[in-house]
Amino acid sequence: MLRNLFYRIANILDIQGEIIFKIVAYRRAADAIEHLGRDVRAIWNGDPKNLREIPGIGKEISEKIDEILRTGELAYYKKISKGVPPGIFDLLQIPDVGPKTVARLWNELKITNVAKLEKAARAGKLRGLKGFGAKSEEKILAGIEAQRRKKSSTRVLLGVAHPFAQEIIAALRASCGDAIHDIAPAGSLRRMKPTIGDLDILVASDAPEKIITAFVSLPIVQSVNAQGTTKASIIADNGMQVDLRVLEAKHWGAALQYFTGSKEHNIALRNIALAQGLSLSEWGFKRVKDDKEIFTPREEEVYEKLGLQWVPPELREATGELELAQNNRQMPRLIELQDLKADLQLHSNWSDGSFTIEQMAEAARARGLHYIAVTDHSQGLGIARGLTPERLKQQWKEIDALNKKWNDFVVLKSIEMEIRADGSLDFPDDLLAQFDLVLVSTHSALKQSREKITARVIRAIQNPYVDIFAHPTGRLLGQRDESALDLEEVFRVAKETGTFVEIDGAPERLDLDDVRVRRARAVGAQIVIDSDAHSPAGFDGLFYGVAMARRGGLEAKDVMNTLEWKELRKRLKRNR
Ligand code: DGT
Ligand code: CA
Ligand code: CA
Ligand code: ZN
Repeated sequence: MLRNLFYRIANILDIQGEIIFKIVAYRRAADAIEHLGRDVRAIWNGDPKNLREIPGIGKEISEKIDEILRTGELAYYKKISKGVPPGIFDLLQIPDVGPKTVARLWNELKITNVAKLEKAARAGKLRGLKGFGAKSEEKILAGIEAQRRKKSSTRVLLGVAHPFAQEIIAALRASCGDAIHDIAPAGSLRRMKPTIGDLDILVASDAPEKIITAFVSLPIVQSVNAQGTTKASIIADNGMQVDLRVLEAKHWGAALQYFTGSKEHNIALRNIALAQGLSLSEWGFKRVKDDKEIFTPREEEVYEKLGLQWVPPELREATGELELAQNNRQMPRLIELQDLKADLQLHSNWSDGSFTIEQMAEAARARGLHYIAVTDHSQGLGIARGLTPERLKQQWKEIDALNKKWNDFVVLKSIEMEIRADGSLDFPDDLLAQFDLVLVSTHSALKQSREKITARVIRAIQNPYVDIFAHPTGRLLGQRDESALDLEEVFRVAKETGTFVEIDGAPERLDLDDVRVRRARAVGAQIVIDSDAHSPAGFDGLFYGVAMARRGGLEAKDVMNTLEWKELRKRLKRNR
């Protein structure tokens, strides 16, 4: 939010032809915030002076940040953005169109949005501008087209959408908290799907106009699709669509249930209601025989009224959760983030991470973990500064020294070892035996045939020193499909050999997903949840990994790193 706001201020100043150092100051502040790796709020701590320890942030900007964090608004932004047509910011999203061009389009041709620009380019009217020709018109039209394709096809990573929704909610609370009775994300975000189409936010309030006005004037708003008295839909400057609905508190339970979805879960729930003579909508229940309305201010009451247990949102995908809810006490007690005692995949500056083992360990300890496995890459992954046996020995010295520092925290010697294309491993068994824990994975030759890649992975997990098979499918959301690996077969061998399979919480992986988690458990393979962090902020991956486990119906007892190291160690195949 802050970062986007500062980029936007810089762009407005740039378009208005302000002096350059002012523009640069805002861009620099935006960059600094983007690369901070921690929450600005924590540094701020109520005092603007604290912000000045962030490189790139001076007195003036620290005071602006202070104002935003306190009030959710910025008077200066309101002032300079007055009279700037919102469509202007869409123009800036077109490749090769910068603030200077936008200023000229606006001033000289009165072009203030993409539709007008497209029309002018098609009509050959941009040639009227000095330095513009037929070529530049073609380029702009191609840019608009590319932009359009990108927008219509992209779902956003949960790891991006989740903090973004929290920002919006915090901003609304800051600017109209006294008018908000309740506020929550619904839709796929509340169900914690790995990718999110659009954000759905619900607010219970008696002052809908106030909420809607505050919402459409948030600094992140790029354009307003629709605005009514109780709902609005906007496109944010990160490209996400955000739908907001305001309703009365007595409708909260039914609305939250309805807009959380999934659509399939809702259909099944409505059928259960109908069988009991009740029709269920986003407003509440209605008795079919006499149209009597029954309100459910709390979501639990929607399920209670139907004789059901409350269903955690992550399970609402119509995969049998309502059957569990109907049979008393069958609903799993889903694992929670606090259940995890360890993170068994993370990277330090010994390979492709950017922080020391000590920094990573302290961050993990601050998050309440009791132990971590440092899993830098092995030599086979040259691009990630993979470790040779010689560098490993040096790393182990560092770990040994570090372990003297705490009596409540342990750093395990581990490795993310590349499974070579033929299934052989990067290190010999006598070296593997010296690790506390060995994690294997594939990063290369992921296009191998099903037969080949399955044989390759199975050969690796049959090794008596291999403990964990990480990010099993190799997918990168939006970038790389899953490999052809036969997961059923891998789960079977994993069970047989006592190898754990991983849920990797890195937002672009989230692999295993809910469907695979269910299969792994059904087959009997043991599961661990890791963050794959490359920085302290990366430990957020544990939260997303836990979300996948919850979507897969796992309880704490189903996840091996809910055990203390003393217990987990006994479960390793080499110790059994
Ligand atoms: P997304 O945005 O594609 O990631 O997925 P959702 O699940 O957030 O879907 P969205 O935003 O279209 O709708 C939000 C919720 O509203 C959805 O999960 C369930 C509810 N909903 C939307 N349309 C319908 C419908 O036609 N019937 C029912 N029963 N529920 C609906
Ligand atoms: Ca949605
Ligand atoms: Ca929606
Ligand atoms: Zn990896």
